[in-house]
Amino acid sequence: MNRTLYIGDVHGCADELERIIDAFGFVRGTDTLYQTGDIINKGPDMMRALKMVLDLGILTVRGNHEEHLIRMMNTPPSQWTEKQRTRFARLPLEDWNFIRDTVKEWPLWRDTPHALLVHAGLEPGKTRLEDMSPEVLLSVRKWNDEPWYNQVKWPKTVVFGHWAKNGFVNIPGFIGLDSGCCYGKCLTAWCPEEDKFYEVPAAREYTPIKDKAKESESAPCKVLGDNSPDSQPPQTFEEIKSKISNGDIAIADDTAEKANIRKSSPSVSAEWAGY
Ligand SMILES: [Mn+2]
Repeated sequence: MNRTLYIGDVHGCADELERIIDAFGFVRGTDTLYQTGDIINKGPDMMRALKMVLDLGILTVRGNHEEHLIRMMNTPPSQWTEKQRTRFARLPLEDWNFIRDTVKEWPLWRDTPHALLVHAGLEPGKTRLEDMSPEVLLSVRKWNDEPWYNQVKWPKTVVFGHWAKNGFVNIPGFIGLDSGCCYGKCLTAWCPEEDKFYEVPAAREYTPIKDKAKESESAPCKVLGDNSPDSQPPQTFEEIKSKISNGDIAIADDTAEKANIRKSSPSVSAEWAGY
């Protein structure tokens, strides 16, 4: 029987990726592997994880980490944040060029036989994927303070990742597979033909769960569009989101559509503003 496996966010956890594919009993040429995006960053070996994607023909989608890499490499290094510099220093330039050239081919979504596959989620209030904001598809978690999937109806099951803190989700019509492997939790996958979930524990905690407030220290708080009167960097992620939602911080190329996203999902704007 031909089988299908949808695998959650990998973030460089190549060992766990290999183990979950072994546990599934992948048969090359017969079975199909999909993955929710965010293959890169955070974990121990993103190059090996990426090479497995290519070698096994895993059909993946673009995650926010892949998108941010593409955008960053189109920006002069002088404009990079400290966090971006630290990340970039982990691999030689030729590896980054290879990663960028690979991930820029990945689509924002895949309409697959059993499910719609997307990295983060869908934009509430829209019926066509083409009309949804890429930022939302790549980064949404909450929309008007509610999980996005409580506000979307879709004709087939939506498989998504990106929300490690929320963890594994299995409710009618929605399957969330980011169970925080790089944070020492586990990698999760779904086989629709068997109606079964596979799970492998992370060998260890590869990345500490970060406090967004600490991350914000190196964020570009004084970029064009920062309208806060004192220009003091926000101290907590909640504060960042609240400043964005009430307009104290607006992204430089703001549009009516982006203002709507900012209002409905400050966390999307926070991520895209570099926080
Ligand atoms: Mn993500």
